[in-house]
This record gives sequence, C-alpha cells and structure tokens, in this order.
Amino acid sequence: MNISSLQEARYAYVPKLPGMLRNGISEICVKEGAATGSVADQEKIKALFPMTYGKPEVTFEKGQNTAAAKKQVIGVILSGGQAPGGHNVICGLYDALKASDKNNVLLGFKGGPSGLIEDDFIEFDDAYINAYRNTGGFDIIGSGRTKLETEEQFQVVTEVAKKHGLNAIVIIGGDDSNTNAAVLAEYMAAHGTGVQVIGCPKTIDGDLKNDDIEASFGFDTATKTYSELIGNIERDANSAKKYWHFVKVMGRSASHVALECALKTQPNICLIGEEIAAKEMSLSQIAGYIADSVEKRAADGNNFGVAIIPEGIVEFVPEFGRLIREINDLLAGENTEKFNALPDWTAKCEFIRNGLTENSFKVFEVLPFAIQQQLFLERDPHGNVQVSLIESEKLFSEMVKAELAKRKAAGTYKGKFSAQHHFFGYEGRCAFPSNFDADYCYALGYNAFMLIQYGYTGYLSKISNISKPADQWIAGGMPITKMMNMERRNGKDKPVIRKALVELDGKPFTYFAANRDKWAVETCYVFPGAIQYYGPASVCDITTETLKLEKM
Ligand code: FBP
Repeated sequence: MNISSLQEARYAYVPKLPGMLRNGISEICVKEGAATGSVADQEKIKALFPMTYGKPEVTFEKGQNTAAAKKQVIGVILSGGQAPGGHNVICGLYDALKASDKNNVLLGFKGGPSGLIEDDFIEFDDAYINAYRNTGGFDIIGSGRTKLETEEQFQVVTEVAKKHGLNAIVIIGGDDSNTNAAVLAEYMAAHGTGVQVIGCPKTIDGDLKNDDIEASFGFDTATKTYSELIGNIERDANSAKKYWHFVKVMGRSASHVALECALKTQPNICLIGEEIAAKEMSLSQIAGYIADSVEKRAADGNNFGVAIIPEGIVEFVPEFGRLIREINDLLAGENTEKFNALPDWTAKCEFIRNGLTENSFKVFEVLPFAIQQQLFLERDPHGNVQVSLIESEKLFSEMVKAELAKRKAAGTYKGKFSAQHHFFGYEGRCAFPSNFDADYCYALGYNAFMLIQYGYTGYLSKISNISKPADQWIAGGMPITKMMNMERRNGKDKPVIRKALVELDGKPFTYFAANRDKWAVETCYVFPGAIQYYGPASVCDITTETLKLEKM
C-alpha cells in the first residue's frame, strides 16, 4: 500500500497480541482456576444468578485447542459513550473468528443495544473491517444508550438470536452495560437458548476496574489526548503569563481522568471529587483552596496557572448535592410548568427561595448568575438537573475571583486574575487509539472469541498484566458475577458491577497528594505532547501513570 497519511498507516498497523495468543487458534488451550464468588452480597447474587454464579476464572495458555468444532455465528454491539479502541475489539473478534473457520459469521448490530432489539444489523466482511482497523470512534456500527434489562427486551433478543442462528453475543460497554450482559447471560442460560454472552470492559472514565480488570479501554488514549492539550495550555500560560486556565475534563462521577491528567502534566491545581466528598468541603472552601494558590503564585510574580476540574465535581460537594436534590424535588411534576410560566427571574427567584431550605438557598444565592440559571434550565428526561452540563470550570473561576476581590480589599492579595475556560471531553473519545489501546482492544476482542469457542457465558474478556509489554499480557476471562454487589438504584436493591471511584489510599492519589503543594506554588509543568504511534516502545507503547503507580 502507498501510505500517504497517518490514517492509512494506522490501517496497516498490526496490533500486538498477548504472547499466549500468538500461535494461532489451534494452539490455544484453556486452564480453569478455582470457583469464584461475588465481591459482596454473595448469597443474594448467587440467588439471582443460579446458572452463571460461581464459575471459575479462566486463563488461556499455549497448547492443543480442545474446543468442540462448530460453526460460530456471533453478534456484537457497542454500548454507551465512545472510547478509542472499540473498532479494534470488533477487528480482533472478527480475525479470531475467521482464523478459526472462514465460514464463521460476525454480525454487527447497529446503534447500540437497540440494534439487537430492532434487528438492525450488518454482516462484516474483510473490506468492511479493514476500513476501521486501528481507528477511533464507534462509527463502524454506531452506539447507543438503550439499556437491555427487561424480560420483554430479552425475549425479543432471543427471537433475533434464533432468527440469525446466533450462538453468542458480545457486548462492548461500561459497568452498566456489562451488568446487563450478566443478566442477559443468565436469562439465556436459564431459558436454554444456547446463546452465550461475553462482555468487554469499555469507558474513557476509567471507573470499570477492580481486582480483575486492570483498566477499561479508551482511558489511556482519552487521557493522553487531554494531557497533550493541557500541556499545551500550560506552555501557553507560562509563555503569556497572564491567564489562569480552568480546564474541566470528562469522566462522569469518578475523578480518574482528572487525576491521570494531573499526574501527566503537574498543573497547579487538580480537584478530586472523592476527596472533596470525604472532607465534606464546601464550595467556598474549594474556592479558598484555589485562591491560596493564585495568591501565593502572584506573590512570586506569577499571575498565571492551570486548574483541572473533574466533570462530576459538583455532585461530590455535599451542600451542592443537597441543593440539586432539593431542586429536583421542587420542580417535580406540574411545578416545572408553573416555574416556567413565571414572568421574570425575580419571580422565579422568589419561587426558588420559598421552595428550598434556608441552607440550600444560601448556597444557591452565592452561585454565579449563569450557573443559577443552568440549574433550572437544563433537565434530563427524568426531570433531574444534568450535573454534567453545569459549567463548573466557570463556577469555580467566578468564586475564586470573588474570593480574591475580598483578599485584595483586605490587602493580602496584590496580583491580577484573568481566567480562561475549557472543557475537554468529546475531543478525546474518538482519537486514533494509542498503541496501548489498539493492542489491548484487539486482544480483548480476540480473547472474547476464545471464551466463546470454549463455551463460556456471563464472562468479561480479561487481559491482565497490562502495565508490562504486550508479550507478557495474560489472556483469560472472569465471571461478571464476581465483580457484582447489591446497590440501591431507583429505590430498588439491584445486582450491579461495583463502580471504581478514586481511592484516597491508593498509590495514584497518594503520589498526587504528596506533590501537589509544590505544584500549586511553583511552576512544575510537564508537556506530554501528542500521542506517538511510531518510534521507540518506551515512548509509543507505555500506558497510564495511574496503572504504573497502581502496579508499583
Ligand atoms: P460511558 O460511561 O458510556 O463510557 O460514557 C462516558 C462518557 O464519555 C462520560 O465521560 C460523559 O459524561 C458521558 O459519556 C457523555 O455522554 P454523552 O455522549 O451522552 O454526551
């Protein structure tokens, strides 16, 4: 091929498989470990998953393949938000399936889980797959957020599976999608459909990880993309020396993305939602904490800086969480219409004052005007405030500005403060996967086929030892029920995969906490630059600081 662009070069990239999967399908044998139990609530989870609970951990090794030969017809879906590498999961699955027998069939159901219900699919062939190798995005078949969780949906999926002769479904998704994969696997087994269900761990948020799953795919590439941009902003800040940049990064509730970007770029400030909740910090305490850094840096003549704000931060501030809950209640039912019909903001403010507790109204009162309005304008389909749409980067810069004005009046602060705002989220979700994500995802897909071929169901494709070079990676599978516990969701106790928040006694946060005071005052920026795809492995293949620290 005549390569004249990175895109073409990436089509030709050959992802690295774990050593044990490199000898061809006929040379992969399986080893079962001990029976597993769920991380908590064992009796309840066991009762809910009688067919799939307690199965053993599985590892693949080099050796004679003993799987029964049969034609495989597999369906695959992408579920939830985009994450770099999703295409390679499908490519790995396809390559393994065709390497096993070229008559095997892979169907891609379009637009996420709804594709399975609506029977909207395409059959993959070489030409189709080759156009998506090592590329970012989920456009190969699209994605969606429909949840596969009801009995009626499962019945429809069973009919669709029967119609196509599917013997397995692969669900590429986050914690919720894989929870639903486990429920679907149980349903399929209990109804004797013969359809296996295998999950693959996806999400840029990094919150689908546990003792078994070291990282969800996409986190590596997304954080590298954001860190490149943050590093560029740091350099701009240090060149112009006139702005404080407030950078909000995606990641939903957990602060893994913000923490990883901070470890890579050493900004002056990085807020960690989990710490704010643990310390029960108020909005004004947080603003005061940032203002301290601004003031100290200004005393050294540095009227510039960079602060990283995780997307989910406001949910972790106890007083803000309470305010949001009260607003949700206040605008429940017909009240939304009443509120919208009020003639002006003064009348609306009065309505709000009467509907909130005194403490929550005090919190509301000090918010910048634009944020006050966002709390009432943006509602999700369930009538709740959409916290991810709250411009927390502006909220904190406004509050810091107000705090600095007080300090100026008191004579303690003599600097200048001018803020710029950024939100990095969608920019990173469809980047060309890094070599790590390209390799990891391809391996997850290839490995998913091995789990199917050996007859497993209700398993998550598991590739471990991933902080080491790919030839040392370990391929296998883990029953999804092992990762589950009971949690309260929408007023009911439900079996779910436990979401991983930042652990305040974990090594990544501990390292950050040990260094951040210095970063807050001095200029210690690190500039990671763009993701490198070609060059020394020490530059191109290394994964996240988070994983490096966790595995130390
Ligand atoms: P998943 O949890 O489905 O992987 O999605 C993650 C995410 O990218 C979050 O970081 C972000 O809050 C959300 O999706 C945005 O969702 P949408 O694409 O619907 O705007």
